[in-house]
Amino acid sequence: MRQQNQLLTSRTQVKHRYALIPSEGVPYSRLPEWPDALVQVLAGPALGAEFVEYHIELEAGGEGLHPADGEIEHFVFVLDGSAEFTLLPGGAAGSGGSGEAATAGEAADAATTAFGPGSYALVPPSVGYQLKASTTTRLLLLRKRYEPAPGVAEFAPLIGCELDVPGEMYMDDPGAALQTLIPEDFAYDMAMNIFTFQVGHSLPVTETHIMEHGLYVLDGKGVYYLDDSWMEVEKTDFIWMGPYCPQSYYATGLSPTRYIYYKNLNRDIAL
Ligand code: UGY
Ligand code: MN
Repeated sequence: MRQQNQLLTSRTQVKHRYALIPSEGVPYSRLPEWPDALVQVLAGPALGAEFVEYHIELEAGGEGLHPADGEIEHFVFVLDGSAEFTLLPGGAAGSGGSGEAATAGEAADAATTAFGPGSYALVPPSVGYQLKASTTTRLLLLRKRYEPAPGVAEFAPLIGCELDVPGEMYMDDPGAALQTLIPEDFAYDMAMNIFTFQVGHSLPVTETHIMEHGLYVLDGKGVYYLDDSWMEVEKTDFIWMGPYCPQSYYATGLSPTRYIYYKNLNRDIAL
């Protein structure tokens, strides 16, 4: 927050194909599902996104509960703090999990799991969940309408920790590593990845693709190319990239950049 004697400049950009949203400018909201939490809505349909992403702050004892609704899948990622995470199977509609696709994380059952920094869960529409903070905790929560595909069973709940997911060298650059938190499997209609760029390293191409991104900068700083402009970004910034937004990244500063991003994939394109 700026002092009264400082200028009110901002890096915020909200355009047709993208948005850069520094967290300082996003007011808090409350949600019935997270009654004790301070919630920042980072992305939603009003922005142009086909998903919802929240930044959620909980004090110790604060909790959230999402019963299964048969339509929406949820991805929860712990930024910092600690929490107890419990699956609530057998909610509303849905086929239930196949149990076969959960290989990178752990195929989860109804037990409570202790979550710490980097813990994550992908919960299918047919399963509910509850999260209770043990200490002050910050989370990202992404909600997306699950897209069933013919002959593909709904996935089983997936629980893991990014600390257990090795980074793979990205496109022959030893200074760029990609952690794939959700297995590459047709059961899943989304990816959630963490990119680490050493200072001076970049995405090797300017990408242009139909998939959307919801991106949260975990560490470091750099310059992001969005549509037709380079702009500075840093830790705690959120970026929405809509379909066909030209995009690239160059890490600057004194320490590596890490960012976590969502991507929709693995499904035919509706006509
Ligand atoms: O997977 C991706 O599309 C990723 N390389 N994009 C990005 O980091 N902006
Ligand atoms: Mn991309």
